[in-house]
Amino acid sequence: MAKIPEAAEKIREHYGPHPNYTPPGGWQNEARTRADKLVKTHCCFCGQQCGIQLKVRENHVIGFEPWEEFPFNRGKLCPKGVKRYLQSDHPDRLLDPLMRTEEGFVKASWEDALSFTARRLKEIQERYGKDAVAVYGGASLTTEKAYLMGKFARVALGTRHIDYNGRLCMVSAGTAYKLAFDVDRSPIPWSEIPKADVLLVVGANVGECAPITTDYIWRCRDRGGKLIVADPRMTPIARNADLFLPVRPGTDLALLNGLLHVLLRDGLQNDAFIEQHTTGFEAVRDSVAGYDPRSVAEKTGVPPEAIEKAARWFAQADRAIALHARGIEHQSKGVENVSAVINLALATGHLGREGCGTAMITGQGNGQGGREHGQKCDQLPGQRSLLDPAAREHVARVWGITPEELPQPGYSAQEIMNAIHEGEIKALFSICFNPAVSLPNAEFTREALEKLEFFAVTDFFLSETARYADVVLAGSLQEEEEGVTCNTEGRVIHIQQATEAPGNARRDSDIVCDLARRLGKGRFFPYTNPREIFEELRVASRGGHADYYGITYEKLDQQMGVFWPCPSLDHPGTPDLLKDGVSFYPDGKCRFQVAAWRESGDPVSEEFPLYLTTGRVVSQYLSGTQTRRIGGLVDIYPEPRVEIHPRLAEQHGIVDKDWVTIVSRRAEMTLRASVVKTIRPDTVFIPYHWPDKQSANLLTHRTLDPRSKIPEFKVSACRIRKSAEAGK
Ligand SMILES: Nc1nc2c(c(=O)[nH]1)N[C@H]1C(S)=C(S)[C@@H](COP(=O)(O)OP(=O)(O)OC[C@H]3O[C@@H](n4cnc5c(=O)[nH]c(N)nc54)[C@H](O)[C@@H]3O)O[C@H]1N2
Ligand SMILES: Nc1nc2c(c(=O)[nH]1)N[C@H]1C(S)=C(S)[C@@H](COP(=O)(O)OP(=O)(O)OC[C@H]3O[C@@H](n4cnc5c(=O)[nH]c(N)nc54)[C@H](O)[C@@H]3O)O[C@H]1N2
Ligand code: SF4
Ligand SMILES: [Mo]
Repeated sequence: MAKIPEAAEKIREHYGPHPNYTPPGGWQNEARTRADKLVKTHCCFCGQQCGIQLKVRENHVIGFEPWEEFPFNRGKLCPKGVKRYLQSDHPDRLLDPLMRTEEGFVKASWEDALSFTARRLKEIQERYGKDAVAVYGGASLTTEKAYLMGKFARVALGTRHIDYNGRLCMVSAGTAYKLAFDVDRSPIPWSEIPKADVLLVVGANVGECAPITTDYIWRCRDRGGKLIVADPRMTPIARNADLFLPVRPGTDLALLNGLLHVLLRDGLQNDAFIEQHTTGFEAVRDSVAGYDPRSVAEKTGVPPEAIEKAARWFAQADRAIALHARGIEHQSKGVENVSAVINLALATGHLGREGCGTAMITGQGNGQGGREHGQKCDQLPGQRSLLDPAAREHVARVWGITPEELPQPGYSAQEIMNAIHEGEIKALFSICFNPAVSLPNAEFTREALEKLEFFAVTDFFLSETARYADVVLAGSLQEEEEGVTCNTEGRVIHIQQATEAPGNARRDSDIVCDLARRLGKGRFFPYTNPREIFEELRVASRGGHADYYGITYEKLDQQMGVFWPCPSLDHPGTPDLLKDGVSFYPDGKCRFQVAAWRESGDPVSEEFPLYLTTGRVVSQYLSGTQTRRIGGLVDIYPEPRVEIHPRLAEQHGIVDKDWVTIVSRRAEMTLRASVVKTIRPDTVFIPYHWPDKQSANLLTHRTLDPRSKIPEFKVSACRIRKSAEAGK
């Protein structure tokens, strides 16, 4: 059947035209007097996972109170955390499964929706083979659900192809940490940040994207700590930095190697640490010989004096921490970029001691937990490799199948979309992922989604991707199902159920287990609640690096979270992952990695002379399905604008709020200009939270990092011109 996204509009008849819902004024005040319980849980949005108390009355979340005892955020919240409760009763909530008909979507019974889904998946697998069906999971799901999706794909469907939206997010960092330390987690709890003397922040808009981390950074500065920030844009945190490195997009590797070059040239390395705790130093030392400050300055746009100063500050500090996020990871050399950050910490011995280390700032709410227990294409629970015979044996035993029945590794998220476009994959079961907005080269994604012979989506709102589905399964918000997540520090925390899913919507895990039953695999999915899934996960992860065996829901409540690994019930957890500089490799050593600079996948040229980079604003979250529906957040930043430096604007006769057409090698789009001095003059920036004609991903390209398979969202080539009106 033709996939006509517009047909989905008909569904609004059922739910009313409320895209930017704000409840009648005073709802919150009224709520203060009417709540009948407070539920201590966590924010559903970013990887900070702030503690929050939800106010509940008669199965509705009607407001919130700060949770001041929770140690990570001590009651503080950002604008998104404050408004999240408005999703619960949102008029756009999907209250029934939907099935596509010639006239668009119609409400369906669960019986019809699930038996049709099971039948279509079976038919397609019988006709084209098991691997013709792929599964997409998500890192906003609780860890129980993420675990369930890995098992569902491999046991209920028997397909190789499952991956998740964290492939667009944390995988470059994860791959680099695995290479260096054989474990994928931030090595330090955030309580170390204030203890550092120097903080190096690379490619992270901390103020807008990890707002609570700002508080830790300010505490460091209150103690006299120095802040160095590298970013093509002078972000809120960069404006307060002691040293700002305005790096040209995609050239971080040259900059980071340049810092290492300078500190080695000046003999500021920590020879004892290198000798005792690392391997591979000589090769890295030789590889940075050519990165002298002058040539690095030419490539990166960062003045040579600033490079010298940053290297000296970082190396000579007693204690230093390097924080990084997607600015360096969303590149076709994302893994190398992170390796270069780690190399700096290893060379200076800033690791495994108080106030020292490197840390990735996790993106999605469960960006950490969601990548530990098997929804990645190459992974089994406990951060085990699907290629490791002992791991296959262990997990197969827990799941009640033979190791031979476990599929081999499959495609990563973008590769799945490529295979759909090629016609190799015919059907997709997707939960908690909105690829129509979030994958690069949006037109390509649209073409692929239109080719699917069968497509089922599980979501609580009708996302832009769901418009292409044959069946939409009405799932649950975070507060409608108990479970755990793991925050940016590696702290596993307890998500409490506050309400039941409304109407005929169901808990995500019930939907997936019910479908497994209809696929004839019910005996492998006997769970009646998330606690039973968690109990199995504990055993499945036992002995892996991400060992959850010693974690229970009760312990999480008592200790306000437990850091993994936690191998036994009497184990307190592991906040300092690399204590004393000891890695997870059998020899305990950390591995230097050679990381040489190379050109991005979409280089600037005469025709496309500007760098386009994309990212976020504080009030919107990811593909925007959730936050674009919340009035109050929408008002802060109502539509995407393109940031342009005044000098560049002047060259094109553009003033603030003019329409500007941005042209890349794939597409063009027209947005209003935001003329700001806080961006490099050779770079433009577009936040990506909007769909269709406002989607930054119309312009981006599908080049992947060869190892992590992350798309290069941060570096594309473009040109701009002044435009008369929208859409021209
Ligand atoms: N408000 C808000 N907060 C969020 C999210 C959200 O959508 N909205 N999403 C969450 C998620 S999933 C994630 S992954 C994180 C992302 O958090 P961040 O990675 O901090 O956010 P981004 O805006 O993607 O990019 C970070 C910075 O990278 C810079 N940058 C661009 N290109 C380059 C480059 O080549 N080199 C360097 N050094 N910097 C570059 C951008 O200017 C930007 O300031 O935020 C999380 N928190
Ligand atoms: N150009 C550009 N593109 C980017 C980025 C960028 O910086 N620039 N950043 C990338 C990054 S870092 C990320 S993380 C991705 C994110 O991209 P996506 O993962 O596609 O974005 P989300 O908005 O989280 O989409 C998740 C969908 O799942 C639904 N959902 C959320 N929680 C749940 C749940 O518990 N259950 C169910 N059933 N559904 C749920 C939401 O309603 C939403 O429709 O985007 C990437 N795309
Ligand atoms: S910082 Fe992240 S977790 Fe905390 S309130 Fe904001 S969005 Fe939620
Ligand atoms: Mo992300």
